[in-house]
Amino acid sequence: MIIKSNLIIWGRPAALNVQKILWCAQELGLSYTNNVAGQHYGVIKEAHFLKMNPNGRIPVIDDDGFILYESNAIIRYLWAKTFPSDCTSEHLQSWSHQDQWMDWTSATLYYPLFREFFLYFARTPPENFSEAKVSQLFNSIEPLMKIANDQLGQAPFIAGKAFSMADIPLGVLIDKWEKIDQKKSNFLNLSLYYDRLLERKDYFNCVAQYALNAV
Ligand SMILES: N[C@@H](CCC(=O)N[C@@H](CS)C(=O)NCC(=O)O)C(=O)O
Repeated sequence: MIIKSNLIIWGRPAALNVQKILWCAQELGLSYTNNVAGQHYGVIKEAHFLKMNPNGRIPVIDDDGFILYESNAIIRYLWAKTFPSDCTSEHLQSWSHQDQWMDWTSATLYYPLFREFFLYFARTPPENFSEAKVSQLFNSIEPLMKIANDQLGQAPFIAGKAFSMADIPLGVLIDKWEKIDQKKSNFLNLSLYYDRLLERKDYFNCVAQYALNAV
């Protein structure tokens, strides 16, 4: 079912943090307009955009005049708006557990996995590509990938039995991880998790359909 809303999502659909919001909105069944912005699409340095987000970064949402930036804050907002009881005191521990995985993904995993490891694969010209550098970067993320892999050995989704908002920040990173040509035999639970996410059409549409170097 599609829930009619006046939600506007600003950002180019291939940007990792924007993918989170487009995917979240689709999972929640919210209708939205996507105003493409960022990189060669421009817009983010324009005064009207900087008024919404002085950082000049995407995503930003405009929900009937309510402006919000920071992708995880947007996910929590859309989730709580759609399922208000999820963040009441009755469900506080489950909500906080999801929150924990969202923050772990963004504060601990994102930088070494995406900014360093992934961008090295995606943006290093072949003549500069070094296997030694790959090993060094891989060694720094291996213990973190093991934490996620172990957790997914206990439950099908990162915060438990059911798909939740916690799967959104992790899911977009796991897509990059699975697409990188690197030996990952020690991370079977992550691969099975990726297969599980691929069964969700919104994940394919908003995340997995994009090539590794799409902008
Ligand atoms: N912490 C912010 C990071 C936002 C961010 O860095 N967004 C990137 C895209 S993933 C951006 O705006 N890049 C500039 C551009 O695409 O032009 C969030 O989670 O929303």
